[in-house]
Amino acid sequence: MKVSSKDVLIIVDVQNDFCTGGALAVPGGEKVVPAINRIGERFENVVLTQDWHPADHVSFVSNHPRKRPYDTIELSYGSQVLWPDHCVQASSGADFHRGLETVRASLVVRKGFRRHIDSYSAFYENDKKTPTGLAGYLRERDLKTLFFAGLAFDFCVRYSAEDARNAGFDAVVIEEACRGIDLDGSVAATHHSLKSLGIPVVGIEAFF
Ligand code: VGL
Ligand code: ZN
Repeated sequence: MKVSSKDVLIIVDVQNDFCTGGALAVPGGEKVVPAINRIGERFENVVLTQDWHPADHVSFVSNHPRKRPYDTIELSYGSQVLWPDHCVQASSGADFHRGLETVRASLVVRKGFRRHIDSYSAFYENDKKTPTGLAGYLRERDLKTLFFAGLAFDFCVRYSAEDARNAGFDAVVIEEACRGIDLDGSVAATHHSLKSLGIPVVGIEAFF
């Protein structure tokens, strides 16, 4: 596959808290780093997303005294998983993994910074209404095909790819450059959903 100047690599949430030893560690999360760095060299356009929560964020289990991690609650926009507190603004857990090549990225999209609403997707927060501004950025730069890599496959990567498609972009997920949390079958559900939407899931060999 030849990467074109209309393609963009969107690197989702490769942050310390999603890697081994982090507050919401995704199994093998840091293993995406070498793969993403290799693929990233092929792209002219690279965007990073960064989960960026205030300490009193509604998705944090510590803000719901009688709840346990991974319980779900009902909020105005629907059901919300309560996560171990993670990616607190300006904490080292919110930093990008130190091995991640970030220099060539043209944009960092921060998400989840509103106290009362979580954001998995890089495009819309979980109310499916509040935009991050990413779609406008990509349209204005005339970027068409969005390749997704990073963490977690079954949450932020999934919803970002699905919203990309809904916003009229072509979306491709680079599976070997992702790792999943796998909560109640969420990895299998992600594969089903991507397949039914016709969003290709490819390996990294496609780029070399
Ligand atoms: C994520 C759960 C909570 C992710 C972020 O990056 O997939 N998952 N916040
Ligand atoms: Zn989060």
